[in-house]
Amino acid sequence: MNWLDKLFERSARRVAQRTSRRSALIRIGKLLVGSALVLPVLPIDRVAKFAEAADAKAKAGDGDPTQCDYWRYCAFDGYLCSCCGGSAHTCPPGTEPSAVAWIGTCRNPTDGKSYLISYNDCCGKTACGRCLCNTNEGERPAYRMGVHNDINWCMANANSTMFHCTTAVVVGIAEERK
Ligand code: ABN
Repeated sequence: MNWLDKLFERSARRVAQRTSRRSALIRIGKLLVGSALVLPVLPIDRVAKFAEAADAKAKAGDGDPTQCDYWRYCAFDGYLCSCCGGSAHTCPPGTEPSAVAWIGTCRNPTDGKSYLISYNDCCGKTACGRCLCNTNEGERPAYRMGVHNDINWCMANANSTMFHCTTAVVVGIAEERK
């Protein structure tokens, strides 16, 4: 046996004498529990999965958010983010919601109530090009800018020219005019 083998044997024996099997098992157990706590918070991209789940839920309930006739899209102008890796209310990975938006009012056929919908563009990537939707309910020509929606809402963002797609976020219930 050469000196290296002897050295390893001695140190292995020392470790074995100092630590019992039980303490070794406890240490392994702690390591496993620790990694189970740490691994779920590692930066894994869960946005797309969450968006898919939200869309599947909506499909089962009040319509299909990947179709232009979905109730929230009544005043829409752009590409549906639900066809571009996002959802009706979330931007696809790598894009961010516009700081300003067009607000529409759409009726939810499930409960008969009208809701305020914020149409935020998602900015930071070139145009998605899928599921173009132009419903434009309540829109007026460009000479009335406050009620015109054919606008790149990314204009207030750092990446102002990069319009990718548009979301439709419910922001409140519309009150009836008395
Ligand atoms: N709001 C969608 C959009 C983006 C760029 C140009 C026109 C409309």
